[in-house]
Amino acid sequence: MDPLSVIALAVFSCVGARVFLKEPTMSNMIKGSSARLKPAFDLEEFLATRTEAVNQALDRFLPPAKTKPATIHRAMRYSLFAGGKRMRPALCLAAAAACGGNETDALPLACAVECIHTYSLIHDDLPAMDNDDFRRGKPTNHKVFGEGIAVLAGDALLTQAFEVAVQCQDWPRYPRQRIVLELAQAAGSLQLIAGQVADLEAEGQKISTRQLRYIHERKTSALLCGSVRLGGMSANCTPAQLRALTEFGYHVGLAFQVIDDILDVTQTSEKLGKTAGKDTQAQKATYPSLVGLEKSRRIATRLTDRAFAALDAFKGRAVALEALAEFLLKRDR
Ligand code: GRG
Repeated sequence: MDPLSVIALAVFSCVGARVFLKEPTMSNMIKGSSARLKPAFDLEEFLATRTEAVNQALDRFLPPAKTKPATIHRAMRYSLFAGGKRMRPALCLAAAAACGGNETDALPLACAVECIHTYSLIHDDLPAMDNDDFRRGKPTNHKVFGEGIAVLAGDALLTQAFEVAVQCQDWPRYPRQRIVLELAQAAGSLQLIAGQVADLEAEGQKISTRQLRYIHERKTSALLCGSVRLGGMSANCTPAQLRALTEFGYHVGLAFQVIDDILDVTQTSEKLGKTAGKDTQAQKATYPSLVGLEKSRRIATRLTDRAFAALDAFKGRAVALEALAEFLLKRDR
């Protein structure tokens, strides 16, 4: 399928998801974690079509693998197309839809956040950081290309993110420079990098749940929340919608990391596509290590409920965001 058809299909299926949403009868309602009754939404189809649209757009945005110097372009593409779940792009596109926007306008931003996320994983896996051999079910970037190229592939993806993001739609309420600032702040030394610094410095230390939340807010929630906010901005959302998206993204982002910590101790490496049990091995403070598994699960559910509550502002139009939050809470990889 050509790229335009993929986007058209993605846009259609989002509109279609709303158009064909069945009347909320007891038979088509599912019970969510928050005990709210929700109308059925085909999340599997949403994720499949959006992942395809994002992959095709990323392929267009990035220099071809053979472009000189080919090593760096192969290394960037190796990690980018290694099979990530594409949760940040999905959240970005779903937020745009919730605000009545056109998903095609959100696509450069969905791709930009995935480039930043992939860069952070490549660098996180380096021997100087978490020192991991597997990611997304494959050997890590530095295992294949060597440390020098892996550092550069991360740098190049970070830079590429901004080149892609500036191709977004410019709105009176959200000029392009405002949108790019949002991306820079989420990835910068007060957010994503701050979280990673605090995470490194906390290794082997006894830290409080308050300090752990500081790390999670920055290392994980900032980019997830930024993805949701950027989707809203691409749809020229109202200030009230942006506040609701921020509340949603913040809580989903925190729940995401609590679940990640739980999966690290409950799942196998094969299932996760990365080395399981790394947190315990590196003596990292996590929710399970601080409060136990059961309480961690309750915390993740409570955070997701807070995220659901923020969606009330969209009066039933945020079906994809709601389904994603539930999926992230119940995920097993
Ligand atoms: C600047 C040298 C240098 C390093 C920066 C910022 C940074 C390194 C690392 C970010 C920290 C990090 C990896 C946070 C974890 C967030 C997280 C839970 C990632 C896993 O996300 P998934 O499950 O992964 O969405 P996939 O592979 O599915 O995309």
